[in-house]
Amino acid sequence: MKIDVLTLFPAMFAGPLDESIIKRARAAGLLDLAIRNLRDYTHDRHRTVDDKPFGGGPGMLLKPEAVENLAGDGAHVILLSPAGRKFNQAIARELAGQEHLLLVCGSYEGFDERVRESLADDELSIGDYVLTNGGLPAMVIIDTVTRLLPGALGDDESSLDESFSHGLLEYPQYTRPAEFRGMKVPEVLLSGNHAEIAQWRLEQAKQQTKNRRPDMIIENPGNGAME
Ligand code: 9D3
Repeated sequence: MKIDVLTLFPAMFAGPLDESIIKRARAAGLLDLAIRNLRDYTHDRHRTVDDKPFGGGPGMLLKPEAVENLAGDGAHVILLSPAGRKFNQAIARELAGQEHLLLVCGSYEGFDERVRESLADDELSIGDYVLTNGGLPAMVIIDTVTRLLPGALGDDESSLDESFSHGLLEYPQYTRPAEFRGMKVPEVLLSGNHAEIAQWRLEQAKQQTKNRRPDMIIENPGNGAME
């Protein structure tokens, strides 16, 4: 998969995408990632990325030209803005099926509406809080999508993932010592009875979900936590 990012702040992206699973996916050629400075895709002498809104008002708007330049080659174009639909795991799965994404980071400046009208395929937010720009949201989306690419996770990582991807929170886990400051590890986990352990874990996962994230049960009614 190819992901292009258009941003006013390319330096933000150094670090988080050069570690761990994303680093490995890039090295293996599963992910071809290019962070591009919006300024390098402008057309005029002064490399202007923004301009005043027609009709007056505060702030500046990102001009459509830079986005058009990169959107041309068939990429699925996603604007990052607080007005987008809220990103979640289902959207991540959709995006992981695309061949080429172009993530366009907004900032306190808005987009010229014609970017939405004629260049963007989608507009995403990562949640209801105000960030300074779309850089972190772009990294969140890259991270979430990359680990879904076939081959991105090692065997251990992906089999672990499968047992947790049924819309339930994780069950409580324990390691040694069997007793810590008077707190004991649940007896069943020491029993060696694998069927009983599996049943206990499923029950605990349902309880955790019901108590801590009842909204997940409403969103995934098939996850068994309603029983
Ligand atoms: C004038 C109203 N503000 C919207 C709440 C303007 C504004 C604030 C912050 C416009 C852009 C931004 C910068 N944020 C993003 O570009 C952004 C974002 C976010 O702030 N929260 C969650 N998801 C995202 S995706 C892009």
